[in-house]
Amino acid sequence: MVIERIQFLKDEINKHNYLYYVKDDPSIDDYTYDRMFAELKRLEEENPELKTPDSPTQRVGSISEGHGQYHHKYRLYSLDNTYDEYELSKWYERVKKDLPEGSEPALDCELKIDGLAMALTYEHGVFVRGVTRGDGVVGEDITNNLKTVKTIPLKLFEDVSLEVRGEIYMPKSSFLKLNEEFEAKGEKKFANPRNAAAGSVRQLDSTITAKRDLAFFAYSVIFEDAPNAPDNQYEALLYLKNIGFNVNPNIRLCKDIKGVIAYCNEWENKRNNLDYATDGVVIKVNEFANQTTLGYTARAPKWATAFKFPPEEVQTTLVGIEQSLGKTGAITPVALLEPVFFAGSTVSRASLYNYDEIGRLDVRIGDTVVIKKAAEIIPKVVKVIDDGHHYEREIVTPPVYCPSCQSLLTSKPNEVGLYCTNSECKAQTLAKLEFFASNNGMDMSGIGESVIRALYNNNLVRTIPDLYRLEEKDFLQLEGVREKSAKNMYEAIQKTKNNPLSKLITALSIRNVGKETAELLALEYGNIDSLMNAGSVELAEMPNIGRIIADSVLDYFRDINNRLMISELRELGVNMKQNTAAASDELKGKTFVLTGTLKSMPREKAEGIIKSMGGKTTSAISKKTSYLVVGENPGSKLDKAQKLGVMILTEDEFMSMLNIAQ
Ligand code: 0OX
Repeated sequence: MVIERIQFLKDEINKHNYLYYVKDDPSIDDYTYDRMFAELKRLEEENPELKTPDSPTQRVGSISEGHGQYHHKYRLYSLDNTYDEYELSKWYERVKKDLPEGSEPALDCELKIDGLAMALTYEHGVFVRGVTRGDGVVGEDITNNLKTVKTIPLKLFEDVSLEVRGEIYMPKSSFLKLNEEFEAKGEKKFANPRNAAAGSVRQLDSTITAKRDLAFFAYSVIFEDAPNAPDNQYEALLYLKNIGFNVNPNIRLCKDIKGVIAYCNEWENKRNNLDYATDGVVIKVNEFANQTTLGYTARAPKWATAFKFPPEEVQTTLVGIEQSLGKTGAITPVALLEPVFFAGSTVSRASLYNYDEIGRLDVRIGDTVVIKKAAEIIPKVVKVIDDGHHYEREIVTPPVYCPSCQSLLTSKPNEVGLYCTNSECKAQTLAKLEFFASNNGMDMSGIGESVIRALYNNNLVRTIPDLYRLEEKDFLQLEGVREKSAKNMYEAIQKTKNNPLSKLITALSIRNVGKETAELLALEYGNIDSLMNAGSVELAEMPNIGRIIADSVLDYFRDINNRLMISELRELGVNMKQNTAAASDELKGKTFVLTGTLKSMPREKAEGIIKSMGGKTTSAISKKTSYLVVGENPGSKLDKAQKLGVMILTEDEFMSMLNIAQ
């Protein structure tokens, strides 16, 4: 019977995938495997009704329109972290204090994989959904892409229902190979394996994901229907391995914190020999019963912590200093380095911040310097190594003229930075326009650095309002642009006219005003006119604003050119209000309870925003509550919400939810 043969082939191929990818112990040769795979593919093509989502043939991928958002059934918490042994011991003391007297709970140690967290749902042993972590509450449904990852089982060896969390990563060797291929093709390279994994797993075309070498380590599980579920983390990991998951082989159960510290020290060096990036050790109280007793803070479990490996340092030569001109006219010195490979990527530039820093370090061109990088952070120069010739080299002095327009640079009272104040300076104008169009600014998709440069060089755009004056035909003047992309670019710009005020404020490049500050200002003032006319005292007294930001905002709107630009944007139809119509029912059907003190706004204001977006607020927690928003010093509502399984949001998560909805 065909149906039985198909089932046999599916089970065999799944088993051999597991032996090959997870156990690293293949039991058949490639030829036999390929033949079985080809037979299964043929039988499924001849009998399409027998093709199921858990078939190994479904790992090839397809094209999707976009990834849908998915509300996690169980929230994904963050992890608290420490950088030293003393902090680690203090964490263990706190754990012991919260458990019955005399407890010496065992601790499970796992390497902290530097990848992307995913939540995978299995129903009756079949992989049904894979979602990115997102903000822990809402993530992206990327099931089809994850199906192409060989170490994610499509069918488990047991008929169980559970949610598994773990990390998607790209092996270091595969990352290097991929970058070599990109370099050969003249494409932009990934900065590190983590970015390469992120760029690969979030592709709309999962046939591309299928071509990238991605892998998955499972590290935690929530059992829904699993009769033989273990009662502790270490055994849960062994269980996950037995039902088909790839589990990191370097886990260790320690009887106390001494063992944990030994594990951390051991892996601080050994990790460099692994073919995947790790940035620390995750330590978990082993018994699930103890985990339940310890519970969670609003952000992270109290039963787990991460020991972060110290940032790596490396020596190289400073070959030059470049003056980089930013969107606010600020000049930043950037160190140009002899390229070195460290902390997962090749580094040829590092931050020098400002000329005070250069003076403090006394760094000179030709010096041997130490650079340091913590995960994700741009490398910085931390010190100079005296090679015997340092004092023979010339002292670096701050520039006097703008490297782009040659106008005299100025400095501001009580500030170390140097500024170009020429409003027609090309480099500054380009930086402003680029930021305005970027996804952190107004988010004009397709209008990147090269398009902005081309528009400027063709005399099509000189100011921000000019972007909104562009017509479809203008884009056709740019080299290589055809009708279709001209239309897309035109529409991408027009669409941003409906952005909420907060995005516009961010996009303007007001000094000291980033995304979060812009949101606070937009929520407080509601429209641009009220903000432009805001008084100095009221601005400075806003929570999280203060004198420096208030002065930057006042300076910006005191400048008549900026006021004129705002009125031009208004005439061109750019929205100047915070609550756009689309925002109004985004929270429909959701009930919020707030507890503790919010740092960004008074509670009444938060309640007003929830209401304005169609949501409800109540004072008491019940099963019907959708979210508890937790500020500083929360009351007993937090415990109650945790008992009832109500989704808990930190203030940051709440703010980002408002953004999603706006
Ligand atoms: C990792 C990793 C991350 C479960 C509860 C808090 C953190 N990156 O390798 N997270 C966790 O555990 C979660 N374990 C890990 N091994």
